[in-house]
Amino acid sequence: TGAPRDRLRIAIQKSGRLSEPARALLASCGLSWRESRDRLFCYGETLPIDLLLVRDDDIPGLIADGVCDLGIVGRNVLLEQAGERAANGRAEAFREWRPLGFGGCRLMLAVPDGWDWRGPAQLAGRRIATSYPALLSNWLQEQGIAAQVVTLSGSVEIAPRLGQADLICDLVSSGATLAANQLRPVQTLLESEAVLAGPARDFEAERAELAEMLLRRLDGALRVRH
Ligand code: PRT
Ligand code: ZN
Repeated sequence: TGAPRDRLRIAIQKSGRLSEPARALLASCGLSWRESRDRLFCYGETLPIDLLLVRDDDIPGLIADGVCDLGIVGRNVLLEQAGERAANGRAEAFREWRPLGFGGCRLMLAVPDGWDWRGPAQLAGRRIATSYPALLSNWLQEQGIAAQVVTLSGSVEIAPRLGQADLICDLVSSGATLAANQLRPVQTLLESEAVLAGPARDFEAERAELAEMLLRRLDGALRVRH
C-alpha cells in the first residue's frame, strides 16, 4: 500500500476549521490540483503532490500506516494520538514537522462559574470530561493528581450540567462556548495550532527530495506571512 514512490501524498481535513487555510497554504507553495468526482482525492497538477481529504482524526494514523506521507492537523490531535500510542507501548510513528500559524486554540480546564479555583490540587478525586483523555491523563500524572477522566467524543461542555462530570478539559478559542455553558477557563494544558505532521523518521529517495522542496517553499510562504 501507500503512494507511488515518485509522488507525495498529503492528508488534509475534508471539511472543518483547517480545510480552507490548509489548501490556501499549499496553494501559496505553488501546488494546484484536479479534484476527483467523489472529492476525496485531489491529483497534483503543477507538482507530483496529491491531497487526500479526510477526517482530521484519521490523519496521524494515515501517516503511521504510510498511506499518506504528510498531513495538516491540529497539534492537539497529533499529541493526543501520540500519547495514546505511547500508553499502548507502540513506537513513535509521526511527529510535528512545522507549526503553521493558523487554527490556534488552547486545551484548557474549565470549571463551573461558581467554583473558587485555587489550583490543580483542587482536582483530586474529581471527574473531568474530555475528548483528550491521553493529554489530560499525562498532565494529571505530571501534576501528581489522582482524578477521574471521563472520555466523551463531543459536547463535552454540557457534561457538568448533565452531572456526568465536575469540570471539563476542552479546546477554547474565543471562550464563547464556555461562557454560554456557565464554565470558566482556569488552566491551560496545551497551546495548539495547525501543524505539518510527518513520519517520525525521514523519507528515502525520490520522496525525500520532493518533501525537501515542499518544506523550502512552505518555509518561504510562512516567512512572508509573518
Ligand atoms: O470532521 P472532522 O473530524 O474532520 O472535524 P472536527 O469537528 O473534529 O474538527 P474541527 O474542524 O472542529 O477542528 C479542527 C481543529 O481546529 C481542531 O483539532 C483544533 O486544532 C482547531 N481549533 C481551533 C478548534 C478550535 N479552534 C475551537 N474553537 N477546534 C475546536 N474548537 C471548538 C471549541 O472546543 C468550542 O467547542 O469550537 C467551539 C467554539 O470555540 P469558542 O471558544 O470560540 O467558543
Ligand atoms: Zn475530528
